[in-house]
Amino acid sequence: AFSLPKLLYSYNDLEPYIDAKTMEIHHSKHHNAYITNLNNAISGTSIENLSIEDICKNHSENMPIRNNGGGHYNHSLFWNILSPEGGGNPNDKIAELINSSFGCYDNFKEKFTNAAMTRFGSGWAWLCKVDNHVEICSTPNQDNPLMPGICKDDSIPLLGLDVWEHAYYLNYQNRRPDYVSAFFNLINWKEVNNKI
Ligand code: MN3
Repeated sequence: AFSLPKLLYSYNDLEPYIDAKTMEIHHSKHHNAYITNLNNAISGTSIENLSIEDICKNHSENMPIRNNGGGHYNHSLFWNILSPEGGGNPNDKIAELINSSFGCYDNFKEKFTNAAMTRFGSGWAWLCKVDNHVEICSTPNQDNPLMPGICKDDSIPLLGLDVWEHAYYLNYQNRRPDYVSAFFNLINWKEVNNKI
């Protein structure tokens, strides 16, 4: 059965960009609920021992498994690409990919922000590696680029930004642009490079 992953930092470490109360509720309540519901949905079935990546890639036609499996995968990735020491310019492999795919980091930021802002309602903005370049997309609900038909086949999610209101409402209320802008101060580029 899946269990709630421990964060590599404390709930208050991402302040002022993401407040401690939001982090606590988001991790211990929202993420935990996806895991509980996912475990309930797969318990005793033929897929109960599969990896979360395999479940998202190959078993997302079942809606409870899609929503809660996506919820578990997406939040696990999200926590790991945030860091109190994050932000600044990308380096190493991800810098080369961003520059070759978007021209420069500022163009990437503009396009990623646009994907996060134009996702209507709840969902996620993503940066994925596809073949030898990177692409931006967004998904509704807890869908993600591992699921068939979302992005290009064999996309590898490198960055994901949760734009559900539960991710920012306590601190930012309706100001999604301010939350998206703050996110760039937290990106753990080292962890992103580890995924390439
Ligand atoms: Mn969330």
